Amino acid sequence: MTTTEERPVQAREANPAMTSADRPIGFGRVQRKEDPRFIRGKGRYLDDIVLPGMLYGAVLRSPLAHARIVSIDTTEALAHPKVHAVITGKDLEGLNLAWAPTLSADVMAILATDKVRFQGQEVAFVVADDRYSARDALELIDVEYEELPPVIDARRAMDPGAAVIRDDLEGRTDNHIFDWEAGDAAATAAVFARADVVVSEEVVYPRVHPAPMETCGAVADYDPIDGKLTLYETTQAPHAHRTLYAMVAGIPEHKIRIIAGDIGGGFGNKVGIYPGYVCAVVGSIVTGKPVKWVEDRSENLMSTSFARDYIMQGEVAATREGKILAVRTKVLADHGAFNATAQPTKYPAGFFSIFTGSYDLEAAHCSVTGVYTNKAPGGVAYACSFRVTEAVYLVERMVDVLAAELNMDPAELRLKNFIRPEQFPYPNKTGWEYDSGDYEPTMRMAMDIAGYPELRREQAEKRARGELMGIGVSFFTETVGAGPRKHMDIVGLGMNDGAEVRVHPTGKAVVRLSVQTQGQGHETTFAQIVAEELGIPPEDIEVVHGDTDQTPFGLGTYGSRSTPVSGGAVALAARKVRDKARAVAAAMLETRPEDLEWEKGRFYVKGDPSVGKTIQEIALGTHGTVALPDGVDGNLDAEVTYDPPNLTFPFGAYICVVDVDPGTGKVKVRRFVAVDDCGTRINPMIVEGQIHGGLADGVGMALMEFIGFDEQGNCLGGSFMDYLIPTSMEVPDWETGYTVTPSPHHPIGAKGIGESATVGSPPAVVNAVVDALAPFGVTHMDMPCTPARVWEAMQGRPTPPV
Ligand code: MCN
Ligand code: CUM
Repeated sequence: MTTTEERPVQAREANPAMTSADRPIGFGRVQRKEDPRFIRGKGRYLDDIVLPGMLYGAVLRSPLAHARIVSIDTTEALAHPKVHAVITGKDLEGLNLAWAPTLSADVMAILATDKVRFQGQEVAFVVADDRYSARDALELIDVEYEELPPVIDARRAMDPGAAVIRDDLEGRTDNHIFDWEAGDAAATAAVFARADVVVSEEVVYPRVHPAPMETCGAVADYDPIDGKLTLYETTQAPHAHRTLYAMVAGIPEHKIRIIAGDIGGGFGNKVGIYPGYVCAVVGSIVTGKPVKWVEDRSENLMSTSFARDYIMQGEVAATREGKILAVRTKVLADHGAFNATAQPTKYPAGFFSIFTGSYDLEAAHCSVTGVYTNKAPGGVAYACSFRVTEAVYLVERMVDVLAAELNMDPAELRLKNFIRPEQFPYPNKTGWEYDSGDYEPTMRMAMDIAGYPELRREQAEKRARGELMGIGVSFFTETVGAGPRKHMDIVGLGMNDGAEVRVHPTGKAVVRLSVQTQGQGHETTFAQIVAEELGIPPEDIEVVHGDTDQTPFGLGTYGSRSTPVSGGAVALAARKVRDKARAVAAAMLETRPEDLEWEKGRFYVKGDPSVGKTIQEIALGTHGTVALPDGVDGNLDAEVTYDPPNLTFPFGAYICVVDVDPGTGKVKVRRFVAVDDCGTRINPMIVEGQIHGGLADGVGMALMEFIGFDEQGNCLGGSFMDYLIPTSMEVPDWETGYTVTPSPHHPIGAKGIGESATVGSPPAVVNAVVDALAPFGVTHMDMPCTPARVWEAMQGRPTPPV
């Protein structure tokens, strides 16, 4: 394995001082603060929480994809000796909770009253003494359904005569959700009309699932005496949840405390509010006891937020010489039964319009149509950067289709079309402003590590012998860090993040975050940011997060926004503390603040470095008896709510080498090279871990993972026997490198990294598979590239829809 340490930093650092090895960020491998508890089995996951007198809930789910509910009889279940309550949609109607707003301003059923709209939909909730009795009692509930024709294929959803799924919505006569477009259709058409070459392809990104290690769950503890609800939840966004509960349930915000402890992975699965959470709350209110609900693996796979399900008609216009002029696409987006995607309000297709990729284009246009189907709702989740996954997959697949048409090397074609460094900040043709980038060195580094020309020679030799070797290239630009309040909100909540830094009298510090880690290592990296800014060692800094009673408001962790938004907030809060420390140090040293010089952890008098005060001495002085200057109060604390001026645009170059077994169609990923640029890297080890995880995700989606349905709408991916996730056997040793192009607007120059590899790797793998199959005349195949589907492609047959 190539580690980053062995590779030279190619590039420009924001601040020359950052190259000094004593800096707490960017260098060395600061160990993760959270690992001692995890590796000793002392993590505190949701299911570890046990409260006195706690009861257990279980959800009855629909076996059918589309059916009218004729009746629900709970008599027998209620008679079960261990059952305390059975809740149905009718009961929730009385509380005005049968339906709840989604994060995309639709409504979804908490418990179905009129119809069930997907297999696995929540129909009733049983509260019992223990988990097993609750599950047993589910079998005693008698639901009479009247089956309706299901709408499963998104392509058929708008057919005249298709069953109307959302007849709950006033005046609804079809399954249309939205039309959305970006770019200039007329300008793009004009460029297409005069282009030498136009290629087109239908590119499908199938439905996949985040499948976090820990499934979703909640423990609700309502105290009827003081009216306070304490809700332990597997959530990536505790503050947003609290506000939404307050708005929907009518419990005032200050009477709701959301605690998100250790979370066994989120990957986007834990952004939204699930009916189980609400049912646990109602269960606690009606029984007067704490209620735990934890879903099982099948419930997680079948009913919680899926990802993708985009059918994309891609087109690229270019010159004969390989200059890409314009891109265009029409997308059909399958949102399932409720539009519950978590994304900024103005962007129903997320940030898909970054499908212009890393290329300098004359024009671009995309239009996206969202439709309802009888499938589980969701749509964005799974390390997606708000649909950037689909966008990058489309453009990177299409560039390879163009390369095949022009008979050009796909790496050379990309190099020829990159946005040049002097063009940044780069306004793309669909309204984004890429903050910074220098793509060619990143691409060249990937090609160097891979030994690209050598690989191509090896491939030519193998082809001559009938062996199937493929080399796939992808280059991605992401848009992460939602976001600037002038552009984005989620259901009306602005996407800024708060941070508070407190330095105690002894110089130890605490930093309180509005974001919530699910494994990304925030307890380590946010301490490193404060350490960098204040010169306090990272081990002396405690990171508090995941408890709405203890942390400032903010929208949570998704879209790789923690570093771009909260990271900025923390750095600025620490700088506020430093400014205050300067004033106090000046008082202590009987000089003027402007006569002081800062070095890591210490102010000293200009011209006389021996006279100074450390941050620890200043902390004690501030809290002590130093005569404080006017306007300075006796603490070393600061808080900031950060409104980022722009998103950040990390990028990377990936090269994948596969061997395909000509006898079985089985794909083996032999090598995978990833060179990422996320600007200033706070913790290189954590960054690399994020990349390794994302690459495994990407290989999984490209080769194995998908959620399919039969014609009745039965989910075919409801267990890990059917929904295959990669193990160590399916992934190679990753070969990574990096470049550093800081974000010019971020306080420490950092861009997000948490989703880059998941976004960038699927096209590299699929491009490699298609490249391997070139001798069969294959120029495209859809994911997942399972042996059966690869075999079909080798026979010249189109790959069947998943
Ligand atoms: N980091 C860094 N230097 C940078 C950028 C990031 O050291 N220039 C560090 C950060 O400080 C943080 C980690 O890398 O510790 C990821 O940071 P960031 O890119 O800001 O992403 P978030 O923290 O917002 O995490 C969200 C992102 C998303 S959206 C998904 S989905 C995903 C991902 O993180 N889910 C994950 N990675 C995951 N990793 C784990 N273990 N579990 C998940 O559920
Ligand atoms: Cu879209 S998966 Mo992450 O943003 O939580």
